[in-house]
This record gives sequence, structure tokens and C-alpha cells, in this order.
Amino acid sequence: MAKFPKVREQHIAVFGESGSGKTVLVSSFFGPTQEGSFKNDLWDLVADDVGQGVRLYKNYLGMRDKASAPIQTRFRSTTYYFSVKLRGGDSDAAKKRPFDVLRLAWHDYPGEWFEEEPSSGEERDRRTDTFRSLLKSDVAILLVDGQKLLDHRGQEQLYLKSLMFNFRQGLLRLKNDLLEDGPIVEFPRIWILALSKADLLPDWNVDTFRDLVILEAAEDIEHLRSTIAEFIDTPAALSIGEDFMLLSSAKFELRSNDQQPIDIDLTKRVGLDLVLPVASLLPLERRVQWQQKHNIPYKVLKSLADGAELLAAGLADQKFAPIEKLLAKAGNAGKVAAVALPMLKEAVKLVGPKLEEMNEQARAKHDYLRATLTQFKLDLEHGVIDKVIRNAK
Ligand SMILES: Nc1nc2c(ncn2[C@@H]2O[C@H](COP(=O)(O)OP(=O)(O)O)[C@@H](O)[C@H]2O)c(=O)[nH]1
Ligand SMILES: [Mg+2]
Repeated sequence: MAKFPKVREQHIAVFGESGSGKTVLVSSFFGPTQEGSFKNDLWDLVADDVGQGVRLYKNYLGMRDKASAPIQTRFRSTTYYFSVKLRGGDSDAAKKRPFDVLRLAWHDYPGEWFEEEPSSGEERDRRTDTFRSLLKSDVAILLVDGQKLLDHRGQEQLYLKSLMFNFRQGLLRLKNDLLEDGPIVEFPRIWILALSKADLLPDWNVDTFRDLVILEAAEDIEHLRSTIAEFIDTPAALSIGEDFMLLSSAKFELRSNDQQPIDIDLTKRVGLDLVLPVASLLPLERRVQWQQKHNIPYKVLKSLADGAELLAAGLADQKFAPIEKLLAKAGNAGKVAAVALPMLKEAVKLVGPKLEEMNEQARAKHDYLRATLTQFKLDLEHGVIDKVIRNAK
């Protein structure tokens, strides 16, 4: 009998220079789920560390009720642990489901570390250790600051170039330490470029953003890609500059003379509802694409989307037990990969009316895991239709 509750862990790494909106983003992601009026019939979101949860909610309330943004924390890296606790723990469907909790580890990596040299050997070790801790992430989000783009109107290239350059330098500084044991297997392989503070550019959709980045910084992204490729085992399994999204934590209304916020409307968020779907489903989809195109060793596939087989079974309405059994047979990697692929493909293929129908059925049956996964997939689909996100083909 598996222990209860069963937990699946997903990591997401958020990179951005100081002031690009990381702390506000995580506060705005978490805050609304803690309001008394919050309604979600499928799951509850809790912060695993109570103190951390209180701080984030306080940030959120400060913005909501006092129009005051959280104080800037420089030089500190933080990992926030959230648990998406699925409802209906004592139902029949729950007894068979492979997990009850989807844990999200959100790594907020301080941008200063890319901009400034470490001040001492100790500081350098600390950076390396921190970076190691976020290598578990399948997905990394690299923030492009909407405010900086506005400040560089007509010269966006300057900003984008310096952003990519700093970022690449920051990685190169860590390279020797990180590569001590050779190329890294477990490393974020999906790098999403995200426009933060998208509310400042209300006419833009994700294509506008993507076109600008490609027009002004395609070479720099290619540089970044080849730099990262040098860190990892099987560089064919890497996408950078192929996925784009818009993010806005709130609609900020600023006073014209001193640019202080006079109102922060947190009901007007963009892209934040896509964080959980992106963290949980994008690796699965990408794994299928790569597996079909390249010859990727199973250890890489597995590290890319560990547990994808079970997620796929959850989506595609298949039984979990035979898959758990298959996965338990360690050492039979080739067989697992071969058996899993058709099922993963089927899960990825689910779209449109069929997906909606499955979501409704799962809800009607109080099958909260399937309902949640199909809902995540629907959310991603709507994000694409609304041009908030665009994923590699
Ligand atoms: N317009 C707008 N401004 C934002 C948004 N998020 C953050 N900001 C502004 O950017 C500042 C820095 O954000 P913060 O999250 O502290 O940046 P960090 O250094 O990356 O953690 C905030 O004080 C806000 O004034 C957003 O979604 N829209
Ligand atoms: Mg911060």
C-alpha cells in the first residue's frame, strides 16, 4: 500500500534581473488562492512553509489594499514550496490515483547574481550550490522586463542584448564548478521567454513579443542556447527561444509625477494561471516531440519529465496500476520508453471538444486528478487561443 498522501514534485525556475517582477509574480500567483472568497472545486493551494505563505499573502494584501509593492529583496535566492492538494481524498477514484498532491517548487533566482561578480570564494560556492538546487526544474522562465522595453523604446536591442549577455556570463561563471562530474543530465531543458509586466504593453500579444525578440535578439538567444548546450548531456533535448509567454501580476496604475502606484488591480492578471499547467504538462509534451525526432536516452527523457507516464495515463483515462508496475521494473528503460510513447502521444493529442468532454466527465465522476489534468490542458489550450502563450511546434 502506497503511503498517503502520495506526492508528485514539479520544479520551475524563474530567472530575471532585479526589479523584473519575480517577487510580485510569486505573491500574485499565491495570494488570490488564500482569499476567503477564492473558489476552486478541484484543488486547494497551500504553502508548505507556513511562514513563507504568510509573507507572500501579506505582500499580496499590501498590493491589493494599500497599493504598495513588496520591498525589494536583493541578493537572496528563495525557493517557495506549494502544494496543490487534490480534492476528494477518500473517494474510490482517489484510492487508485497515483498521486494526491502536486508539489510545485518555485525557485526565485536572484538576478543580481548574473549582473555582478561574486564578492568572495564563499559567495561563489553559495551561488553554485543554489544553482545546483534548481537543476531539478524541467522548465525555466526567463523574464524580459516590460518596463525596460518601454524605457528602451526604439532601442530594445540594447536591453535584450545586455539581458542575454549577463545571463550567459552568469552561467559561464558557474560552468567549471557545475561540470565537475561531466555533462549534466538533469537540467532545465525548456526555457520560456516571458514578458513580465505585460500590462504596460496592453496592445501586445505573445506574437508581438516573440517577433520583437527574434528581430532584435535572435543571435543572442542562439548564443545562450549554445552556451547551455555545453552544460548538458544530449543537447538535442533543449529548447530555448521557442516558447514565449506574457505575464502580468496585476494592472499597475502609476501616478504620473513620481511613478508611484496609486492602484494595483490584482484581478487583472495575465498568464499566472498557466504556471501550473506549464510546469506539469509542457515537459510531457516536449518529451514526446523530442522522442519522436531524436534518439534520446531514457535517463534524459525520464529526467525531463519524470512521472510523465502517470500524468499521461491521468489525462488519457487509462488505468494507473499497470503503468506503476512497469515503472517499478528498474533496469528495463528501453521497454518503459517504448511502451510509454504511444500513451504519451495519445495524451498529448487530446484537444478541443474531446478534451472538454473528458474534463466534464471527470468532474461528474468526482475524479479530481483527471479533472485537474484535463483542466490544465484546457487552460494551456485557451492560453494559446488568447495569444498569451506560444509553444514550440
Ligand atoms: N506594471 C507592472 N509592474 C510590476 C509588475 N510586477 C512588478 N512590477 C513593478 O516592479 C517592481 C519590482 O518587482 P519585484 O517583484 O520586487 O522584482 P524582483 O526584484 O524581480 O523580485 C515592483 O515594485 C512593481 O513596481 C507587473 O506585473 N506590472
Ligand atoms: Mg525579489
